Amino acid sequence: MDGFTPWPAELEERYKAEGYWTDRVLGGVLRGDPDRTALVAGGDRLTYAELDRRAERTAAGFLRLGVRRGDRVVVQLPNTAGFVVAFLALVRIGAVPVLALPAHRESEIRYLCELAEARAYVCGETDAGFDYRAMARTLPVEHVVVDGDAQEFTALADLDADPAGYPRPDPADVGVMLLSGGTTGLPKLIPRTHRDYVYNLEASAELCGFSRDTVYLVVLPAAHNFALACPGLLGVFATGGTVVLAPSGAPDEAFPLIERERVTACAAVPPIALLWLDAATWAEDDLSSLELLQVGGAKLAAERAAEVPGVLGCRVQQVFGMAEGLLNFTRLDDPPDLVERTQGRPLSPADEIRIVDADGRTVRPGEVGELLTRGPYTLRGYYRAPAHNARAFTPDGYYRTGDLVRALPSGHLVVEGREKDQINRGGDKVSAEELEDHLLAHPAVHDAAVVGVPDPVMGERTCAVLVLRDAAKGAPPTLRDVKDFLRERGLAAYKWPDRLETADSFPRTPVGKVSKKALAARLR
Ligand code: J2J
Repeated sequence: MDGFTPWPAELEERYKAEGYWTDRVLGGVLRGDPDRTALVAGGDRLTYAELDRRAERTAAGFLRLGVRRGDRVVVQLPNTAGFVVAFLALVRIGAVPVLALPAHRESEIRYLCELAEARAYVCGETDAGFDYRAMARTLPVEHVVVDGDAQEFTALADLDADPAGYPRPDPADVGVMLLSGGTTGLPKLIPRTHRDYVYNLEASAELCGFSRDTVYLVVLPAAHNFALACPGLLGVFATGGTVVLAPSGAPDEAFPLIERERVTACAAVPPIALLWLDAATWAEDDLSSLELLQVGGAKLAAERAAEVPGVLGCRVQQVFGMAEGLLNFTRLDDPPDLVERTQGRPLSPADEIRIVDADGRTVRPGEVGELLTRGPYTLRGYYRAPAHNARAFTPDGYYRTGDLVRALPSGHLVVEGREKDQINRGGDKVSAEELEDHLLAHPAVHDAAVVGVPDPVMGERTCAVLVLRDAAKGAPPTLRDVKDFLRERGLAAYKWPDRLETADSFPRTPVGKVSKKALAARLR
């Protein structure tokens, strides 16, 4: 596929020889007993045999629509059976789902369709008053498929045809594209091959002790790497367990599902974990089936991690992962001190990490530096982004994570901060530059800088600092005005600022760049 950076041949040989890469493809992940429950979603309850049949018939439907191996298809669905069916159907025929989040809007979706030259767009009906079908009318795609009332488009349920033979994707093919958290003006796509993503999900499932007895609750968007494949719903399918989809992590939705389905495992971001710790003290639901709560996406405070076993009656596992690849997990048999105070250690013996200073030199053991990594499931380049790739990777193929970490003698990593220009809003990533570019388009704005400010629940919130044009100084825009403006521009709401400040000028670094550090300090 053009725009995809492969691994060098010698590493490919090594990853195959050492068993990290196999011939297994994403379409083959349904490995449970045919009569066991694979998926519970709203009113849907599907056995492995039923889910397999629906995926197979939908795959044939996509083929009949004209979607072919290698075609990109932007998928934007909430946590519904439709997401799982569409995903499995597409990967089976070798089409490449480009996984957008339900929160994305026209700014992101149009760009993704254009960048990926998507053949089709798959969406739901509405989300809190927003109509995906109205947006779909303006998108540059041949086909729109809607899970629900399709209006003039094709209903997902009507993509139903008798399975016929189709060409199997090659394990080395790009199987799925994930969205990067982003540090630049425009979102980046992460191509994941069948074999690297299959390794990712199978190795994660083994590390987490998943089995046919696992009942896994999805509370994060199913399209997010963590909930999809770390081990996520795909890791559960590969080990024969049951996936339960919740619309969100709100305790009043998630807790009754845990009780009813006897949920054993779940992946959450810190704000959800904090909500649960609080709600469990008064909620009457029976959470005793829970064995494992994975927490990642942003740093979980050691004190909160320590509360999980006592309050929720289950183990906690910290996960420091990234859609780009590298996953770090605390191990199920790690002593409490490591589980509470570290963000885990790399999943794979083949993960290579370096911790470097500003000059790219490896720091002394235990010192803080930027984490670089390469390995059998870490990308070698963003999709169709040569200029950005030249900066985001070292010449020898290490991905620059932008995360500041230190390593303990055990190999466990502690996340100490971040070098990248990004706000981590409780696990949701906001690229400062992307938001600044939108703000600069506002008629009252002369200059804009976006920084994170500390928040007890979210970890950080987003603060936009504006230098106003002289003409606007008499009637500066309010936070409400700015949000309305960003909604108009079709920017996802989680990227809108939480706080607005004005300034006469920005503090600068010696080379003249805005000093985000000094600006954040000024705000505190
Ligand atoms: C501090 N920062 C963390 C943690 C991620 C599992 C878990 C998370 C993600 C994810 C994921 C962190 N403590 N425990 O894909 O499979 C920050 C880092 C990292 C960035 C990646 C998974 N866990 N982070 O969060 O692609 O800054 O993936 O580089 O959304 O989140 O973001 P994302």
